[in-house]
Amino acid sequence: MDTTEDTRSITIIGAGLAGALLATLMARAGWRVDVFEKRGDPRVQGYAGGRSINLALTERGRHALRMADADDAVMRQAVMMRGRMVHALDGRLQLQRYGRDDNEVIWSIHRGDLNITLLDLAEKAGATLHFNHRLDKVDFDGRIAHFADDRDGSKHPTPFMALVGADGAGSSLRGAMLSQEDLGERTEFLDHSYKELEIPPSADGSFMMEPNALHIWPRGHYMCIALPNDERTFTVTLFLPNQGDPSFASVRTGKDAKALFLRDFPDAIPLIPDLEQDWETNPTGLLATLYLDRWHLGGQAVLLGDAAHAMVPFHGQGMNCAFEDCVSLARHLQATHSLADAFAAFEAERKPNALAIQEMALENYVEMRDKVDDSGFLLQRELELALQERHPQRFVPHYTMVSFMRIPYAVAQHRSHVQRDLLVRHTVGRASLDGVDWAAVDADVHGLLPVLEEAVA
Ligand code: FAD
Ligand code: E1W
Repeated sequence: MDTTEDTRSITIIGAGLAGALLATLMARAGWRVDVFEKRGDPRVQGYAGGRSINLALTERGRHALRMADADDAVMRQAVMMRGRMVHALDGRLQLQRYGRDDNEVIWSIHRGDLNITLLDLAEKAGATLHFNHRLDKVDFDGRIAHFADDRDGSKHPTPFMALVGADGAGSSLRGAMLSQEDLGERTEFLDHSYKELEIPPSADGSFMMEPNALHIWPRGHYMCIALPNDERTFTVTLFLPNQGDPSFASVRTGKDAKALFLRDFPDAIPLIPDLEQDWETNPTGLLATLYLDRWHLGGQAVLLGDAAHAMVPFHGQGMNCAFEDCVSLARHLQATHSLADAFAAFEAERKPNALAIQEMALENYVEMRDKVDDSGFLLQRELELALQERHPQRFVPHYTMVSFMRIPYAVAQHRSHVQRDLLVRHTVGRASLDGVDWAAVDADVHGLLPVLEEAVA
């Protein structure tokens, strides 16, 4: 169906991160926007997000927030992270900077605060938010979405022009679309899960560890990370296999968890006073990658963010990617009056890039848990930094392309693979960069890596 000037309206399912940002972008562009969220208003009853407490925000996400004039409000609550602080088993610390200086840093933000900031902006922009409205089923022929209020079981049938599924990894809209058409859905569970724990502020109210870093305890097949919160706490996440030893199968009680930490993360023990309690009360989170061949049903419904392409969290890009999706969809909706064409163009632009970051996120788990404290990795990193200095527009480190630039993820992935191969070839069998044949390396760089215009010298 075509949209004419006075019928430009959109119904968004989910007032989470992507739903709230898309609502703001579309309302500002003059669309009628209704957002339906199954939970209550977090501004009234406190934030009840079951998922991780804080998130890393990087340039892609910040750029999307700027498009909605939301960046300043969000950044007021952000904590800078300059690099990863690697915690060795013996307690030694090493800060590995993410970028060249403080212009190349990432930010830790509180999910609940971010969501509230975006909801306020969406409302200010003119979007109508409907809380306690869970999408239950969709009558696509009659164009009626059926919502339910889980507090009293009441039903709310609502006509729609087009539905956007921003309802997360367990998307109900996706379920409804699947009953109409085969979307080629495939979910691949990772055989690892996660548990969140908390580091409170110290007795004098300060941070218990270096605040301006993402802390990582790499331990081979598993790892812990911790991100700072602006209220001077850290949220710790332990990623562990589901089976084997240690695993969520072998570490069951709070006591078991304490024993694991004493053995493998001893420096974290004094920082997590409620470890046993946290372990037993906090749910264990599952991790999966969701692949779909199709993201839209003609001009009637489209999916974005986790609903379209949930990924494992190891690159810290799920939200950043979802925010890029919002800007892309908003742009395509503005550019054409056919919803079906806009949805198709959005899918064509974003699907290859979502797949690329899904794959890079899976690869980054092995790198984070097993490589960041390995001598071969550190030598490759040294060469990577040297090559960035020698060829700033050709050799851009993998992390920089993903987190500090906005080039398509698929381009970043391709160049990363070429670079990784080059780094391995020129460091294999070496203990240091002494004796590296720089002329040969430089020739390789020129031959394999065309200039990347967006890269800053
Ligand atoms: P969500 O944020 O899940 O929002 C979905 C919304 O839809 C929710 O409000 C939900 O209540 C609502 N909803 C669901 N079903 C219905 C229904 N039937 N009817 C109405 N409403 C409904 N990303 C990063 O960029 N950086 C990170 O550091 C990072 N760390 C992570 C760490 C962990 C452990 C995990 C699990 C994920 C992490 N992510 C990170 C990924 C990030 O959380 C997601 O990619 C992001 O939340 C996706 O946003 P979304 O809006 O698509 O979905
Ligand atoms: C980031 C949950 C999460 C979030 C993240 C990151 C990681 C490891 C994890 C990736 C990273 C910020 N990363 N960190 N250091 N190198 N790569 O950059 O968000 Cl587990």
